Amino acid sequence: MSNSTENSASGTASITKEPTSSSLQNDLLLHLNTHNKLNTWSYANEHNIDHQLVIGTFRSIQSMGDIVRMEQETSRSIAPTDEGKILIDNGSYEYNLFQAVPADKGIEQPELMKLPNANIGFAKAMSNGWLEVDKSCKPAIVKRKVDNVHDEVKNLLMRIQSLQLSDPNAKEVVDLKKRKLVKDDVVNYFIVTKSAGFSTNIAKGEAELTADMLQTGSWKSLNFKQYNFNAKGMIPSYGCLHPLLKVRTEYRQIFLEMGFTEMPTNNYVENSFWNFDALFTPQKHPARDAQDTFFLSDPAITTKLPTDYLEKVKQVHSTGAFGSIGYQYDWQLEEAQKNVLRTHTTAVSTRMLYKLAQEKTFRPAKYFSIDKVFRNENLDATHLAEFHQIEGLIADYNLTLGDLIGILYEFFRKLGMTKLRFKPAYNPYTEPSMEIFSYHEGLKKWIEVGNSGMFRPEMLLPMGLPENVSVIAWGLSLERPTMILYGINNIRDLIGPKVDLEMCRENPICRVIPAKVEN
Ligand code: FB9
Repeated sequence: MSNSTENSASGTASITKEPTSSSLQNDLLLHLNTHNKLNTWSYANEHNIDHQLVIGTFRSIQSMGDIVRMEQETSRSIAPTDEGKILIDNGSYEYNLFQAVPADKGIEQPELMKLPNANIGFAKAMSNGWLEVDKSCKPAIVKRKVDNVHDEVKNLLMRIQSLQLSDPNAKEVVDLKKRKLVKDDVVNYFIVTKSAGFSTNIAKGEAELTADMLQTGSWKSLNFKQYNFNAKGMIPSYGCLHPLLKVRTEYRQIFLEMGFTEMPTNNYVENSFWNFDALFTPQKHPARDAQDTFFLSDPAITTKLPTDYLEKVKQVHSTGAFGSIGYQYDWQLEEAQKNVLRTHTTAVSTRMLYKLAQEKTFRPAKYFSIDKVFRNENLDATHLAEFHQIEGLIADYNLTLGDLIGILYEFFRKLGMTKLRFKPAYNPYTEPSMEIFSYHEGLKKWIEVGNSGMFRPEMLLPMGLPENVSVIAWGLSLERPTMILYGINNIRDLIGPKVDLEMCRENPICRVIPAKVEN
């Protein structure tokens, strides 16, 4: 056994160079040969070898045949706490404080107490009888009472760390425990005994059966490593779904179950006509200025707008139409032509409703969309300049606010949210409009879970939809539910460059309905 121990200043043995696996393998087998039994924990301590290395070496011996038997045991032990480990690196507070007191003239107490953890250090140094305080002068002077001291605390902690001191009830250990420098610890170790195939010189078993062995027949005399069926195979690198996509799938499933059809949302770039004007949002509406919306510089405008429909939209905005007085302002085509990054998927709903209105006979429709929208808003922990909007709409004859509330209860019930409240709200394109609140069992509070309303006739009639057709709609985000379901408080931990990919690999399956609520 060739490991050299150099005694550090405090005369305690420290962990030295680890023996090679083969030499350790031989040492262990020789020890077992003479002692018939080996405790991996005490062997590691006595030989200052990393305990895990001893266990690992026996594991590989086991994989070479029925050579040794390993019984797992557990025992209480002690180990330095994180603070204890700091003291091992930097020395104890009392020792460092003592060093800060000049041997000759002492030091003014206020000066000394500026040291880190001086309170503990001073108290301990005094109780150890290392220092004295001369109160006769103002400020008091702290002087050494002894020439030199040993950092017993650091030594003790090192001996505990190096497993040389492991009795949890030793007096000095109890004191260190009180100082939260040492904590109880549990050690899993093994009692190793010889097994049927025990021998002190075991050739490394063959791991491969090669063609050459087969041709030469040498395999008959070779000793092959046993298959280690407990070996943990290599975790194959696998694709993983980002939580947002898991929640999107759950929401998509709910809409499809409710008979909704997904709208095509593959166009982040939209023009102001479909994003705003067709939704009866006046051209001076604050949502339409650069503070809220990303305008494109190239291509800055579109010319492909449905002319006759556009005329109707212009009319209902400027002079009013279809029984509405409109907004009484001078509607500008140029404004409607401006290209933007869509601020809501409601722009897609508008296109779909217009297309529906072009059909000869009106047929009721249920549409949904889940896709990205962009808002030039001030960023905070729950808002980025883009998020995924979830939207549902139903177009049918004589739908009422009651139908909207009914479908909202059905939709949110499928999300485990049964207690809803509705607060009147305002959107340029819906009247009446309601913010939706739900009592969240987990968060034990009411949270805003979306917005909704009945699309205005000023939006629907210019499209050509029949008078008695109304459209109810609602919207929410994908990010908010995902953050709540996955317990993420800062949206930057969910999306963006700071996301830890481990979260993507390890995040649990998405259960939109908390376990206890049956649907
Ligand atoms: O998602 C939102 N909240 C929410 C939703 C679900 C949820 O589930 C938890 C697991 C239990 C938790 C929270 N909100 C909408 C409410 C708020 O977060 C709000 O502060 C932020 N809103 C976004 C817009 O922010 C500027 C969420 C986003 C939103 C708001 C309105 C619509 C869509 C998304 C809409 C609409 C609409 C209205 C009428 C007709 C058609 C569409």
